[in-house]
Amino acid sequence: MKKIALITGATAGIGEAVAVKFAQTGYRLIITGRRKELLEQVSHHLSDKYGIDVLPLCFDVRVQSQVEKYLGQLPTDWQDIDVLVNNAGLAVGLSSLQEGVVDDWERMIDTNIKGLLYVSRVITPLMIKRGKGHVINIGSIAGKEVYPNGNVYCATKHAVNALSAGMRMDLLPHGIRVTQICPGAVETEFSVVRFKGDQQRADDVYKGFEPLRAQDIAEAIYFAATQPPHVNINDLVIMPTAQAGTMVWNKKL
Ligand code: NDP
Ligand code: 8X3
Repeated sequence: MKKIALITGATAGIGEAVAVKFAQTGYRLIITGRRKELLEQVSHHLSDKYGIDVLPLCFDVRVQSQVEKYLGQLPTDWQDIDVLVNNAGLAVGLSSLQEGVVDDWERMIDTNIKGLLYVSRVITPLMIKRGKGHVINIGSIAGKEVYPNGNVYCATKHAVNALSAGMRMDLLPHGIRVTQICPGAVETEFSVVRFKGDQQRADDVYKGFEPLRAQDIAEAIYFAATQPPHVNINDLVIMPTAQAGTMVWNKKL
């Protein structure tokens, strides 16, 4: 029986790389995202290239009714989810709290915290029914530290840090593993989204050092997912060699 992985936010960046890694190793995949065309493209690519079954589900993790509509009524042969990767997330803006944009705050809180909760609330009961499963939450170094102007994004990732520890305790009696993966700077669409399409500003983030690639994080996620059943990787912090903290860099500009 082939294993099933559900990856939220698989239209780009880390989520897409995780989907490729799991596809290469024969998993059946449920992939999600809001951009329908991109989602279909990724889906076709994975099924054509790796010959696996893919179920693409286009919805917004911020909308509980959509999460329930798409994930709460999965076809029977897609319900035995072995691995849930709670990856969909974003930063929007980089400004002091006193000048913060309330809509940006809400987008981050609704996606990074509430979206992760809505998805987990629907999927973990399916895992409990089977007495097995693995939830992998994508946190961040921003969930371990804070940095100037990172206020609300850092708070959402601190929430993921707390929720990962809490979920691990709550799911413990059911034999379900919970892992948190906390990357430093990974070059994806992350900064373009944070700076609302300003490609120049986004490119500047990665100047003067070698950032992580989405594939680096996918490898770590796959490593965590493929440990023997008695092993749980609780927490992995993965940084570029040139970054020792959110504010500590070895940049050659
Ligand atoms: P990308 O912007 O490249 O990808 C983000 C993915 O999340 C996209 O597939 C996007 O899909 C999806 N997404 C965003 N909002 C929603 C939503 N409301 N509903 C459904 N899907 C959504 O960024 P990354 O790959 O870098 O980010 C992935 C995760 O990694 C995030 O949680 C981020 O916070 C975290 N992270 C990133 C780091 C980095 O430096 N890049 C470092 C540490 C953590 P779509 O737009 O189609 O909905
Ligand atoms: C993304 C890493 O340092 O830009 O989570 O917040 S950082």
